[in-house]
Amino acid sequence: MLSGCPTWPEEFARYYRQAGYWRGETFGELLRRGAEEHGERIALVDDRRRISYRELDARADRLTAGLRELGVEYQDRVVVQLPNIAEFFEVCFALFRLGAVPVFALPSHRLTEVGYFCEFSAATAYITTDTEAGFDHRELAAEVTAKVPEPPHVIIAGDPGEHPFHALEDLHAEPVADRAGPSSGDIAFLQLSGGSTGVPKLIPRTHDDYLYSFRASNDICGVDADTVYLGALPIAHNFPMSSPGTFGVLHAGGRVVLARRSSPDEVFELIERERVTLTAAVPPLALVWLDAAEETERDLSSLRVLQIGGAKCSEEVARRVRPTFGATLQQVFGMAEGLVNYTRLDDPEEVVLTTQGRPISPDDEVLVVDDEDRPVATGETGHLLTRGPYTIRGYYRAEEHNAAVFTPQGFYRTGDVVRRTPQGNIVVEGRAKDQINRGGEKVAAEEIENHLLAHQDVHDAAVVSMPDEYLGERSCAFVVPRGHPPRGRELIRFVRRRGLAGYKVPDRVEFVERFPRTGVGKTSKADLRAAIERELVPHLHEEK
Ligand code: OOB
Repeated sequence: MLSGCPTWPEEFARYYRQAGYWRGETFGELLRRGAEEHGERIALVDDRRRISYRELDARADRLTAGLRELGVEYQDRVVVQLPNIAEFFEVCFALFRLGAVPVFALPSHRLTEVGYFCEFSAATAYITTDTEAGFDHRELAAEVTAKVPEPPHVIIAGDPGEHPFHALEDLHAEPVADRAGPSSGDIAFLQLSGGSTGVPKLIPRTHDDYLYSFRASNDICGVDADTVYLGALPIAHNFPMSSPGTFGVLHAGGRVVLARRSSPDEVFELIERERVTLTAAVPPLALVWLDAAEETERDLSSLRVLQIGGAKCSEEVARRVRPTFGATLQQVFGMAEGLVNYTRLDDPEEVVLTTQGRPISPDDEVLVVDDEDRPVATGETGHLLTRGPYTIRGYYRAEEHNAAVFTPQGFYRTGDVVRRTPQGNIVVEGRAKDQINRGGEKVAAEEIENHLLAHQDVHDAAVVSMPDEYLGERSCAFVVPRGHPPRGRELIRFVRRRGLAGYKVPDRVEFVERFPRTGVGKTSKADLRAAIERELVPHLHEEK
């Protein structure tokens, strides 16, 4: 087992195996079986290629050999930052077969994040693309290698240009006869946590636990070999990856279609052309699609299920799905740490419209507790704690944080405030973690506060959410200046220049003389949020 990854106590592991959740299968074997069973069927479609199961399997093998020649070994960490292109899966399966551990960055991450992932995980390689959405990732890779003390090999999917990087395509080599791969209990990859702390946390997922999560999701979501799944969200995120997402569909022998952009034009064209049956969106994206679908000439009738998750879906949006798309809405409330809840496809309409569903597994243990960890009555609101066969027992190399975020019994404190209906469905009511959920993209307040505090004119900073009609929430940075306040724009530029993903840059900066305090003298974020409600929100409405 990769060091620094807390795992399940043996009695739990034994039970999860006995119960048939952990079946001893690895990702490498999953694809091999796919090639045997579905050979010439198309597994992947992106904006340039259509790839069969057999071809994907063979290309993954060739890449495994090439990566090994380059020196990538079992348990080495490899930062993977790729857009929605087929290479993502070739890279994943090649690394999985080697037993090397992808660290999944998002395409929007910049020097601060990618540099941190490379350094913290001591990555052997960094695999990225040439350009995406007008951004040159090779320039970013050059900055990363200049910054990180032990720079990783850089591998570019596409054209490496003038840089001394490897082209992914050139790495393909003659496969060597099967060597022992990883075991199913090994860490398959490190996923990013939405987080609430100064630095992002990495989530270790095993082959056993992850394969269970999407296999069981397939049953709940009706995924089979006839499913055509459209990946429109960034595919390295847990939701489109495993709920049941691209991996679930590949496991079932279905077809994964990748959208490079999530605009209605591109997405609707793909739905029509590929006869897409299932796709997933965060609420703001669903809203854009719903508005556009009312006008479109495209035939969207193949779509059977539209999943919405990542942030709370308002009942208003939920109500529009069936009349607009003729598809069933499925609410998905999940987290990269594990637990995923779904409304079921045959649930009564009321449940689908007003709840975030229930867990995948009969052995997902869910507790709703008060501030002292005492269970509250059904229907009462409390903190959601969970443990189960695919929920981690701790973050990668984060002992101190783990002691705070996991109970001694191994329950993960999700930071979500929920209530459970008498039928056992979960309704997300709020959040106790210091995070902004910006339309599904998570921003850890402390991380941004630290960047602001690095500015010479900032004495103190507190980042909180402010309500937003479109994204649900945006971020507002309250700043106590040191002497004469800088301009808000200047602070925003400052944060951006530090090389941060765009979605983390504060949407608004407000200067104040001092922060409201709680009883014990901490900054009262509740009061800051209330101040926004009182002053900024009416003002924002006036501006329109
Ligand atoms: C998904 O995963 P993460 O890791 O980006 O974020 C998890 C957090 C949850 O703890 C919760 O605060 C929020 O995102 N969240 C929702 C939600 N789905 C996620 N809040 C309200 N309603 C929902 N439906 O976001 C994720 C992972 C797998 C599947 C779906 C979403």
